[in-house]
Amino acid sequence: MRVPIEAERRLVSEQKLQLRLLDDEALNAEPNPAQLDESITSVEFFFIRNNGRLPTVSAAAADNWKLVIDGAVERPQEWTLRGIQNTFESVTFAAVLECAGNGRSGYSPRTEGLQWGHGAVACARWTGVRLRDLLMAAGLKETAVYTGHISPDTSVEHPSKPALSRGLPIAKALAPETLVAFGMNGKPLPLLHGGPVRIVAPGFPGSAWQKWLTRIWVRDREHDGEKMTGTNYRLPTTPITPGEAHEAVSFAVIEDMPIKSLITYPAEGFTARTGTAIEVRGFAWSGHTPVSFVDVCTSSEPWIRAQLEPQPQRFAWRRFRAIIPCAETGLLTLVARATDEAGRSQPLTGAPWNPRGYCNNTVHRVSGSIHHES
Ligand SMILES: Nc1nc2c(c(=O)[nH]1)N[C@H]1C(S)=C(S)[C@@H](COP(=O)(O)O)O[C@H]1N2
Ligand SMILES: [Mo]
Repeated sequence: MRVPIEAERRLVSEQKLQLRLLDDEALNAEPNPAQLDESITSVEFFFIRNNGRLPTVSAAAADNWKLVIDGAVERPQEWTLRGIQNTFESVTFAAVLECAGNGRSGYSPRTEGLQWGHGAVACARWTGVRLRDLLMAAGLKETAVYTGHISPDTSVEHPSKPALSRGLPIAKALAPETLVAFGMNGKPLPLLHGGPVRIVAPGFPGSAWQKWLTRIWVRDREHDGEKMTGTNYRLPTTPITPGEAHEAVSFAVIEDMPIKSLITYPAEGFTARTGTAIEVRGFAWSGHTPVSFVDVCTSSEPWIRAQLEPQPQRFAWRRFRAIIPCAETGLLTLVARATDEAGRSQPLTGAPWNPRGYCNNTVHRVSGSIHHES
């Protein structure tokens, strides 16, 4: 069963009032950067990304949620959510969830796919059990190389087809940070974010964070479920130029998100007076290689090193701050650029173009104007 489209839209208008709804058949909505100025994003400002139509999950169904684990395992299992919670250790940590398509609208030429601005990213506190513990209880066979994740949401065009069925390489499925999660910011996981149960796979793109999880099918090959193959959530393994035929090019699953940052204050169109200074702040994050430093520059000042808050939690984003003097009147553009511990910095212009417009980590710019002190 799927939620009627009017009810879907109502959910968004009640819970995500302040987000921009993207022009699409499925429900997709994002905040603007200034709405992301909190270390832990509240649910009301957390983007939603749906490949299809939401499943119906009544309170009773959520209470009796079942999760099957089968495929390349010694002992296939069927768990209730409560059984999982009572059997395995629960862990809670903050982690960034970013859609691989975040920033797609910045690619030129334009690519197919939802034209996300900068807001398809957020950082929440997730609670769940380690996927590893569930897999260990089922006993992995030697042939196990990948997980396949199954959910009841359906494709918009083909209601009999699943909307999305992605999976994880077995090493990531066994990593301590990979969760079968049921809590978000201290509350039960909301339906719009995959409640009652979703995958949390920090460092991987959002597509790997399967929502409404009902089955983990352990595979003896790379999972080939809905939107796992072709160019879906994949990047070309060799650079490709726009318009170039890519039938002969090989594509690999995105398994790591690039270093990135976002200016959350001031907002686009800010004003300030000469002789004052503004605190520029925002967040920096990355996939599996930690953030090293963030630099901020303006149209009139050289790069300065921003102050970076410590990172108690490996996959949370880190707040940066820099004080920028407002010396001259006129337009002022602020730029933030993060660098990871491998020395990779965000590109100042044009992240590598790719046919589906993924992983755009070009620096974020915010412009405003400086007026005379009155
Ligand atoms: N079942 C299911 N899980 C899903 C999706 C989906 O369409 N169906 N979308 C994925 C994508 S592409 C992203 S970016 C994240 C978004 O999670 P959110 O809606 O909680 O922000 O969910 C992922 N999990
Ligand atoms: Mo996504």
